[in-house]
Amino acid sequence: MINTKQFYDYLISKNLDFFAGVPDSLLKNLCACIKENSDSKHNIITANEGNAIAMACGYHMSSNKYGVVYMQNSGLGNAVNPLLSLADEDVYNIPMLLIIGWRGEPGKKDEPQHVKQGKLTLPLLETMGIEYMILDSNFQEQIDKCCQYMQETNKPIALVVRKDSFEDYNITKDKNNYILTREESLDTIIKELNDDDFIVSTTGKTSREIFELREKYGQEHSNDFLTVGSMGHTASIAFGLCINTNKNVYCIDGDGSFIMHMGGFAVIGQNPCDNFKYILINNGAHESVGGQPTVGFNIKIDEILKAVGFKEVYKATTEEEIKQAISKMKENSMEALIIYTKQGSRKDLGRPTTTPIENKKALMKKILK
Ligand SMILES: Cc1ncc(C[n+]2csc(CCOP(=O)(O)OP(=O)(O)O)c2C)c(N)n1
Repeated sequence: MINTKQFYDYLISKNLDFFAGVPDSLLKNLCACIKENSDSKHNIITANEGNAIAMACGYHMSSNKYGVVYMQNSGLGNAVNPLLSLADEDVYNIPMLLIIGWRGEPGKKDEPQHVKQGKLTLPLLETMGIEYMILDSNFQEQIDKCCQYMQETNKPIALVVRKDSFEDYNITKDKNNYILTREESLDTIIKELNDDDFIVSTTGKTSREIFELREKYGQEHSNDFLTVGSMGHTASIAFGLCINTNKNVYCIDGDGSFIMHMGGFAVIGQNPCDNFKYILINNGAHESVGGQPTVGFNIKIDEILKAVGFKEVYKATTEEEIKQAISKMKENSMEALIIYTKQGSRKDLGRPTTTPIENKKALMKKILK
């Protein structure tokens, strides 16, 4: 295993001191170390991975230095466009160091949404013409080679990071004073919904907790679309579902997910749909992948939602406030609820025991009945 701080210090010694990216569970320790040791001007946790590539391009042009972009391989999709149409040698030819967490590495067990992405990570980089190395304990030599390559070619280069590559580096989580956890909020929401209401929930621990709560109460899973992957698209999935059903669809989102593709809300807000109900669980963090902060507590999400067309946005910090808000949302159209929660989840939190395809089939059977 690589000593995380030594890796960070080596990057800094090579003048690689500007970081941008979206946190990843596999890069949890590195992200924690960067957060702890870089100031807020030198570590930007971006809305999505494409933004990080673009920032690294801007940074390079004003410094002649190389930005470092970190991401999970699932973020490669968001990064492809600016990598190919901005940084690419045939366009502006801008160098940067990509650090990519390799979920779903072939031969290693991982969740369904990571398997295909894991298999295609290296071929995708090859197709894009991006040189890469798989990070190993010889990291100093590898970083030296990356720097030399960037200097000679002005092209991006990637370090692909296997699971358990970095030693533990504990993050000091930003504490807040909210009362409920995400799971307690979900527990309250589930109890308030009707038997024929549908849920579309965001990727990460939200969907895992909903699955376990249904098990706990002996309920079926067929009302729930437990999104795995596709971070930031939960609201659009839910909105699409609403179009052809008159059942209520509750989208349960996270702040990281909301921010990742916030643009989608402008269009959803301008296409009012009576049965679309939006609930955002805001813990101000990417809690599912290590608790790195989002800007969720700093921006006025209620005002953003109202500005794009939501008629009312309730805020809740207690079970009682959640209950009151949901009872109003049941009656009215284009209303949203933001629940402010603390961070944290159960150590023994499991994962859905049904496959995504089983989940989809059960939901379709129910909704098309
Ligand atoms: C495109 C993409 N980038 C990064 C990830 C890794 N990832 C999974 S869950 C998550 C955090 C989600 O944060 P939020 O929506 O605030 O929910 P929370 O975990 O805090 O409940 C991240 C970054 C991903 N799945 N997909």
